[in-house]
Amino acid sequence: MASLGRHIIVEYYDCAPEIMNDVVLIQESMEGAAEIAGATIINSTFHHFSPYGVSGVVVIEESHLAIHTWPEFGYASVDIFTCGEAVDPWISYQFLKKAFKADHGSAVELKRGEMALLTRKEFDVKQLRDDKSSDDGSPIRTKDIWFTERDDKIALSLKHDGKLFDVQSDFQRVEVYNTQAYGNMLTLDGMVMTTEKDEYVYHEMITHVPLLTHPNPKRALIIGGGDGGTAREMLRHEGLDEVVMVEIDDKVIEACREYLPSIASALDHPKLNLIVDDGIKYVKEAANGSFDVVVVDSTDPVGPAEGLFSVDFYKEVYRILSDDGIMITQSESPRFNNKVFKEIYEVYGSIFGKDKVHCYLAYIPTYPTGMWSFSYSAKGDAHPLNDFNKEKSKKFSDEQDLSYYNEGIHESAFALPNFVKKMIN
Ligand code: SPD
Repeated sequence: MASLGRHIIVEYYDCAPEIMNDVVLIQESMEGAAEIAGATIINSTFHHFSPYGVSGVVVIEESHLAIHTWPEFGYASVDIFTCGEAVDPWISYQFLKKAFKADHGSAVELKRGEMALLTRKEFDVKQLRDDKSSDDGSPIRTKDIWFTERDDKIALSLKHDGKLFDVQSDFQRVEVYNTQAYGNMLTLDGMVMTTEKDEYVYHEMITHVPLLTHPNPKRALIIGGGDGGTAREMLRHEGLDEVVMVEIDDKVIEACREYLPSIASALDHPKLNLIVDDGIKYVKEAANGSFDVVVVDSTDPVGPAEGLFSVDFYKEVYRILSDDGIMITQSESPRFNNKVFKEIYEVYGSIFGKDKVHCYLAYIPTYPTGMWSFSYSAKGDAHPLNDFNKEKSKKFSDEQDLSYYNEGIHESAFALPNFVKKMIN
């Protein structure tokens, strides 16, 4: 290539006017156009003007795609600029023409950064970094970008210095970001799973609540939990003989071993039987009454975890629990995922019996809305408050020097705000 980049300046004529005024559709189309051409999206922002018209830009690792629309003329002007050779802007051109239902389009391509006119300068970024530092003495940052998890109404953003791991596995996109506020962070299909700095909330609460309630837990099963945090916390309980963990995606394990080693620290523990396989299949094949505690440490109910939110799966979990057995699941956010949240409790109630199912809450800053829930379902009579031994719980929390769980938190976590109670009842 005789230039640094390719810039195509595009006109789309006689597009569907309603599409030209639909900011959501335009944003999805522009992002789709970037992805289909092989670009990596960093961020995007779109705006709807009153009374009509849309502007927006998708920032990609290879530069950007930008748009402005005039619905009243069924017209859109679009810029697609890609550097390097990996991304073909003409693929984006065709994709958008179809998405906007344009009758016809035209485009001119400019070569940007003509090689014949460029001369390489002395520029050693490493030297620059060593020479300069920011006000607080830390090295200057080479990237300053935002990761955003969003639904169509709410978003949570974390600033990061770059990606450490990015692999499309057979099941999902596995990424690790180096965030500025929460350390290294694992995301799956764009959803935050865990971060180095607040992981303890989730992992301590999903494990110590059942293990300090069950009268004598010996065998525990973790479905999912590939980052290793749930296993690490479980293995603090010396009375357990075995912890089986079934994670479907070895890429999650690989990413966490390398970039979240404090969370993955117990993955080689002698009492841990780590199996890379489908958790649904494992549970289906497990013997009746073979586990005292089953923890479903799943992702959100999209992608590979969808089956983990089904009635059939929970019936099987019930079957493999011992008579005193307890099932714990992460049950999403009552604020962010309220539909799924309600459904989850209906399903558990229908299998375990309504009075055997309890919801408890914890506050996790890097999950959408910060309010996160866990479900506690007992096959026998083990009640999370009546059968929990406060002294034992305090001793455990003190000895283990836990960061979130203690005897007070155990009790208070089950005190639910009225709006959550109503959703469950
Ligand atoms: N939206 C966040 C849901 C997180 C569920 N699992 C997290 C895995 C941590 N071990």
